[in-house]
Amino acid sequence: MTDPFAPDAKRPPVTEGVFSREEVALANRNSGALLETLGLDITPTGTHYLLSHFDVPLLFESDHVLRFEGAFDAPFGLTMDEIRALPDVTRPVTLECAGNGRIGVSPRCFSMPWAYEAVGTSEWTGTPLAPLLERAKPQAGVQDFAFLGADYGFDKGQPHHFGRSLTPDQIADLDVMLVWGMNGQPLLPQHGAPLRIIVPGWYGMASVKWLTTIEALTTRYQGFQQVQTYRFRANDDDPGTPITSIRVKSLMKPPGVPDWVTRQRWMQAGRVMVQGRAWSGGGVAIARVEVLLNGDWQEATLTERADAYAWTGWQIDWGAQPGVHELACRATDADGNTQPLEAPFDMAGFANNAVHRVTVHVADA
Ligand SMILES: Nc1nc2c(c(=O)[nH]1)N[C@H]1C(S)=C(S)[C@@H](COP(=O)(O)O)O[C@H]1N2
Ligand SMILES: [Mo]
Repeated sequence: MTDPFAPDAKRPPVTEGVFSREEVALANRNSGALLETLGLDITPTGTHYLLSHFDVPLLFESDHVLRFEGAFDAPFGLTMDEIRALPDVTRPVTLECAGNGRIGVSPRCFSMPWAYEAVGTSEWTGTPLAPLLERAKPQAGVQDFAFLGADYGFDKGQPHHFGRSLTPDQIADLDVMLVWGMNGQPLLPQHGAPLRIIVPGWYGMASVKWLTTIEALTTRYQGFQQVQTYRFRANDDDPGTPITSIRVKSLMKPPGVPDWVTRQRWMQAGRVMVQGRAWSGGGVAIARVEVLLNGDWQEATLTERADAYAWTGWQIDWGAQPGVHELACRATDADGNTQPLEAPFDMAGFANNAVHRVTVHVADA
């Protein structure tokens, strides 16, 4: 491997179909959801997926201060006690990593090798962000608000704090929350303790963890995680377009029981309730989920969604006959977007929302 800290460092090359030690080590750090929890509206704490680029900073809530800096007329800092005293709101929000599904995209790039599991729904507790930005009085020429995390490291030879930005228009459109709680408990260190933002309806990269600073800028923010990655790109020369809202997607709770290492499923013939979750970005509802059963796409029954930014449950009864079956699920949202059967190509394997396929071996009862 070449020097990863050289200013022009490239990601290591990949071998198609074979994962390196480094990729396996990345996967060990950034665990995914357990697909067997997909029958639940709320992902149990501790099984929510994780994506942390650098080391998890271990911050102390007692001395943590969130600073509003830069082009504000009334900049200020807030302690965690002051933040907790603000009007609070709790919302279930489905978060999905933009890299979810990357291993299904070919040729692939060297990054976190997610299959299906980088998604989950938690009840996030915090306070709406927009009133705090107002209180700090952004100056007339403000173009961007940068959200900076305490974590620091290198990617492609470039040292930086993890940081992302949102424009004033995006702040007005999105229900961004400043969050300190997850499922009724304080945030865990790996989920951004003591403070993060949640940008509902967008892929997870926007939801900055370990938030220390919000900086108002009179230019566009140029941080690595904003301009050098999280863009849809067709090739190296393509400047690309920023990744924002989550694409329509669904997953099923795999029926039956698994083989330990292949995760293929086994069950006895008979009736079984196949269930799962479906979601889309930007607060758009799910209109339909179809499930491929016995070679036909059949419409599943949808359950209520708990919140505009939370996923929708679905279920369908299956009369399973002996044999090997390939099941799949496919969601359509209220804007008419349907999941593709094949992975859409992106250079970095972003936002693969192709249908979820599960192989089930059905034995004679
Ligand atoms: N400071 C910081 N915030 C971050 C990240 C990070 O590495 N550092 N990862 C982002 C990405 S890519 C995702 S998908 C979500 C994951 O949040 P979770 O680990 O709580 O599930 O956090 C986002 N916020
Ligand atoms: Mo992510």
